[in-house]
Amino acid sequence: MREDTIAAIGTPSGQGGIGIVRVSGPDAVAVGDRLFHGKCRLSEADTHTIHYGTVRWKEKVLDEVLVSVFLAPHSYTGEDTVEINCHGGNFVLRRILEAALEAGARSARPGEFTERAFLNGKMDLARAEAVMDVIQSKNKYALDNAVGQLKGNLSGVISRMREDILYETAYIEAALDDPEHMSLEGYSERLKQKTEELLCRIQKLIASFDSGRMLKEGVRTAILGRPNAGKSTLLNALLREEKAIVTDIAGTTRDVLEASAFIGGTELLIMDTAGIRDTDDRIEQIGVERALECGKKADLVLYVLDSSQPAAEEDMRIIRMLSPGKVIVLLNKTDMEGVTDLSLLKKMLGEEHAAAVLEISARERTGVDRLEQMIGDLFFRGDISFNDEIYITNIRQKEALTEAKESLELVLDSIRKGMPEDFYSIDLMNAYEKLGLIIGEQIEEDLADKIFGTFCMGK
Ligand SMILES: Nc1nc2c(ncn2[C@@H]2O[C@H](COP(=O)(O)OP(=O)(O)OP(=O)(O)O)[C@@H](O)[C@H]2O)c(=O)[nH]1
Ligand SMILES: [Mg+2]
Repeated sequence: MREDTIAAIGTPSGQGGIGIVRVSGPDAVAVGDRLFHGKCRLSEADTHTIHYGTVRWKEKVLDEVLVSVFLAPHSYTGEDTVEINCHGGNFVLRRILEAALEAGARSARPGEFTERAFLNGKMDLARAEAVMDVIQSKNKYALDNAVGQLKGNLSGVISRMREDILYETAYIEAALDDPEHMSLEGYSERLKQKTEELLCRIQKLIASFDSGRMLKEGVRTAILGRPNAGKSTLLNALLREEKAIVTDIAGTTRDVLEASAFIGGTELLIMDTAGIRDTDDRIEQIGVERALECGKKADLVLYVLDSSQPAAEEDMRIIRMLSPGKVIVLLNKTDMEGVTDLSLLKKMLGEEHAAAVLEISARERTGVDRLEQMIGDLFFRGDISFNDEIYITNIRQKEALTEAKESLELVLDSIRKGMPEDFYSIDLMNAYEKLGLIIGEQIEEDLADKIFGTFCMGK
């Protein structure tokens, strides 16, 4: 149990009906009693009760409040906790917090409440990190995934893998100790199978990181194409707002313009880029380089072609460089008489890239609904299914999984080389420890500080 008592404002800054100052630690109730004046003393209150009264400090009434009392260990942090529900204005909240600090609490660091919950064994690390993901969720898939992790989905998968590994090491140790009763005959074949199975599960979790990131941060979407193809017009059509400058002058967009939109149930971070062409203009050149860079980093590329112009081999070359799963080719300006038609374009693109081609008129907004549907299909019904799988969203988790994977690969290597069995257990135990990092087993306290430091204030 921590020795000091911490306090912070738990609600976002700004004005609202209610704001909460949280106090947690061994002196939480005493600090509360120094501020609170109501029918009963908080030190006499039962756990999980709420009390009406006022907060007074230095003879002054600061606000009319409701105070909740949660006694250890049945609170979020596992410590005595007092939550002062006051009116939700920045100034009144700040004054009540200051009073709590003067009354004996110290200011909490960001994430410190959840850190205490973790250190007091109220939740494992993967769940504690999920708290932040819940707070930051920007769409229903991200929220479902974060709530799943909060409920312990990821922790469950990791714990089961660790149990499997522990079973194998224990078996090896036992057999080496007692060769008369336990035989390691044919064991390496069984361990090989088991290890391959574990590697497969770990690999899948590692691969889920990109989808997890998209869930959490939005799908990075780049609009690419030649100058004047209608990229900025498309951005405006998707945003339903005249955000980007549109003119009939080729080379209007110079730098990357970013905006976000909700499409097909998720957030798209859309980047409108400078038209791609060979140019002597230094500023435009930089814009073109940035555009290509955006295309490389994007999760999704919307490649815009002007149907009133002949399709250029240069365009085809760029499209083919992008993997087919992440590009949608848009034949724009189909409200006009065109020179490039759909079937010709599909032929030029080749089979792989021809599947995701759509005729649109960005200016008239025709075909834009179908585009939105296609994006939804691509991300939510196709290769990437966000529905029931577990996604890791956190680079720390990915690193731990990668290290566990490397250790298990060493086990396979030892098996292949016919090394003695005690070699296996060293690497198995390494994998066990690395997986433990995800749920916070054997985690050093300073690492915990670092992790929880990324949390927001008051959580
Ligand atoms: N007829 C027709 N014109 C369009 C359509 N989309 C865009 N335009 C016109 O094409 C011209 C160029 O549009 P922009 O959206 O600025 O093109 P861009 O690809 O962003 O061009 P740069 O920023 O120069 O790379 C403008 O005059 C638009 O009005 C369309 O669907 N139909
Ligand atoms: Mg533009």
